[in-house]
Amino acid sequence: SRPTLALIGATGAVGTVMRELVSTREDIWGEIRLVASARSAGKVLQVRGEDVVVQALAPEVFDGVDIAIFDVPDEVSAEWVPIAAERGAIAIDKSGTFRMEPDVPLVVPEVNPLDARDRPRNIISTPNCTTLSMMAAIGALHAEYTLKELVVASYQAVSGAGVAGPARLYDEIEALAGDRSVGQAAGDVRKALANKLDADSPFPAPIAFNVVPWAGSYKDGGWASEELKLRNESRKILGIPDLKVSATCVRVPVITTHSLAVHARFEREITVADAHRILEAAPTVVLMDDPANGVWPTPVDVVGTDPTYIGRIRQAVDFPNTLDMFVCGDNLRKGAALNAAEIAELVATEL
Ligand code: 11C
Repeated sequence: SRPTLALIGATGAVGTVMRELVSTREDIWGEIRLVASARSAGKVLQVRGEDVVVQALAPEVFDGVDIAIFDVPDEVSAEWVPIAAERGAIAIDKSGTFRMEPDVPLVVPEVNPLDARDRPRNIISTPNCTTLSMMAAIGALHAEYTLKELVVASYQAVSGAGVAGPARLYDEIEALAGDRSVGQAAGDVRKALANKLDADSPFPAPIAFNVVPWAGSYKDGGWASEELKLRNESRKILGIPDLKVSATCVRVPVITTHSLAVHARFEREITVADAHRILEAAPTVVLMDDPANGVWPTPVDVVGTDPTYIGRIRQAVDFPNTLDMFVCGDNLRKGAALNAAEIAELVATEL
């Protein structure tokens, strides 16, 4: 019989994309259960064109479930993922809680699909959206040229912060719209916003007319958690424990689709033509690299689609064996829901 799927966090930003994906991808599922916090229980949502009543998170919702995909805050995953796994479900978890645990695989199906088979705790983690937004492309290059170092700057969309992110950006843009005097004196954007909006924002500075060099929580040494996740998760997914990685994560006024400027050093010489050949052959990567004709990826052309887009590939002039490039990926699709759906489909073939 067809496997039963449960989506935990069905009403969030990623959960909404998740429902769309399972409704439009090849349908391999039997029952699909929608689960959310008690606050959302009883809501009726559409999946595969049918109404489904959202159930409140409780141990019994996992009974008979083959695969449970979690997209909930870290602390909710910490409590509930083990309960789902104990009740016999394979838990695919989008939170940061289990990603770096040695007995939990961290899987990107294009890069390390076999890791999904070794899951002693019945838990598989799916990476942070920033890491994921470049991984299909970087993984393809690594497979042939062996990656040694990554220096990354991210340009992260507001939906990475959940539904409150786009809400805040739209509110700020609306509050500032039409006033052509703002953005010209220090503090004037903050002042204009303070007059019109409450101070409660998911971002630590105005996000309209701005870029904010901070994503995630504060970590030792002045690092933001996103920057350390990008380092640690890249090492684990690629299977390179000593990969050198340094990242600066920046939030930009984009609704959805993370971009990354990537400086990647390989073990041996790699030309732009080599990279083009590899990336053209990678099934989930779209090469958009014709700068003489203004062809490169941007978030507004990528949002809502599945692939990882890459362009601006250049041989670094002063760094041997090194390419510079620009990567875009929809942070809610490949960056979150799509990768989880792909892992679920991969695992479902074993059931
Ligand atoms: C962001 N990447 O754009 C984050 C959100 O570890 O899954 C996801 C955090 C995570 O804010």
